[in-house]
Amino acid sequence: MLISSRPLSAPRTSTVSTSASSFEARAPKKTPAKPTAPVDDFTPAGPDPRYDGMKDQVLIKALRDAVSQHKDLGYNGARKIIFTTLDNHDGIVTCVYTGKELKTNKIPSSNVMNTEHTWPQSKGATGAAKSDLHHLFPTDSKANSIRGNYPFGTVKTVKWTENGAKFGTDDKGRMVFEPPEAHKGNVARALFYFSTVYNKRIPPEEETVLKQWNTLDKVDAAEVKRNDAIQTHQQNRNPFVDDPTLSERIADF
Ligand SMILES: [Ca+2]
Repeated sequence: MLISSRPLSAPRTSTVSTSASSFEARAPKKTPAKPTAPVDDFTPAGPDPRYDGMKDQVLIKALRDAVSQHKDLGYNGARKIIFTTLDNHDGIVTCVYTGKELKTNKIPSSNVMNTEHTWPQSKGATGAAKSDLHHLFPTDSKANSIRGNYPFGTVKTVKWTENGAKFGTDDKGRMVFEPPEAHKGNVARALFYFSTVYNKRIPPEEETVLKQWNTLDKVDAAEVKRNDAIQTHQQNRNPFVDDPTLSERIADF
């Protein structure tokens, strides 16, 4: 699916700073993204002037007011979008944790691949939140089951690993799940969105790790394109993808 223009709910200005620290994969306009990424040129939205000078709870409330209203797709509707268009590239859906690929044109058997709630249902992803595409991703069923509702963290003692995803205990002995490098920032920004929109707290030890991941795995063209596509389906954006520096102005989610 090609999204040719960015909708305007996250307005950009032509004077936005292009400081190199904001985005890593700042693709030059005329450089085609070849050959592996199923994406094309992109221009990150960058800082939104509506939030200039805001921080902490003031910023959280402004963001919530701006983006929480969205269309509830229903869980079947959300899953159908994930597996047939949003995360289906040329007939292939890829697990964000293990990299396993599935050829499909419909919602697959839950024994094979299912829908990861990055913010677990058992911790509050219910109602509209259960179907909010901004934190839903396709995952291999086994990896999905292993993650369960464990917090994210840095695994020191590995109990399970596949293709960079790890499950085990962190340096404090807590059971945590660690996604592969390329998905770490996506997880962080999904959870910042979820916490903001649904008014949920992120445990401090998890938040520390997520903020590191937000910096380590910067927004790339694929993540921007996914944000654009989600807007076409549910009419809201993840502002932490549009401007990943927003989370640096929130001391405590
Ligand atoms: Ca990423």
